[in-house]
Amino acid sequence: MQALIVIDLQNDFCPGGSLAVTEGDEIVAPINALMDAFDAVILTQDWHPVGHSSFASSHRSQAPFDVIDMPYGPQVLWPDHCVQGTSGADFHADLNIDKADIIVRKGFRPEIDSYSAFFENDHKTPTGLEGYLRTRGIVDLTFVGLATDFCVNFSAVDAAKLGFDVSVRQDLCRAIDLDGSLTGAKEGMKTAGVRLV
Ligand code: VGL
Ligand code: ZN
Repeated sequence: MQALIVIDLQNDFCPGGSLAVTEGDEIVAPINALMDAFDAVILTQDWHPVGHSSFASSHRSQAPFDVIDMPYGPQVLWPDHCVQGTSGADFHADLNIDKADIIVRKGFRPEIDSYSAFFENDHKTPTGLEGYLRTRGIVDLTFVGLATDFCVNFSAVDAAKLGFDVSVRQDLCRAIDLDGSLTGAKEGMKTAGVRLV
């Protein structure tokens, strides 16, 4: 059983959004075209409350893209993005969400960010996706979406560590690329046993 996992293909990560990823919208049509080839289609949705702790605006004297120490480790501070119920948090209008079997929301706890579709940034608190996949007998995962070096990277590495067979379609991902984060992400994924296609 093979699943396509589409990471955070939301307006705020697309051109015009508050944390826009260059060419983020270009991958929507080819991702739609891929959906029918899989036994399951899973979407993730970054879903932050107003004032989330990953927003630079929630911290005095911090600017977007600064890194601070949180109790669970270093955290990049972001522009406000994907706030629950806003149009920025909506999926890209052309994404075929009708094909989704399940939508996994993440980042909804005020005090902790969640890049990975499996665990929050403490690498411990589960989202429940692992149980969903295991109970459906899904062993083979293909990741696409945004952003290659953050949410796709963290999700793919966690999936590989959990023992899933993991591929990342690099042509169907786009990166934020902060200070070499894309290079680091590719190395980390390869080390974890992720197939970069
Ligand atoms: C993401 C930064 C903050 C992502 C989400 O989807 O890669 N990046 N929140
Ligand atoms: Zn976020």
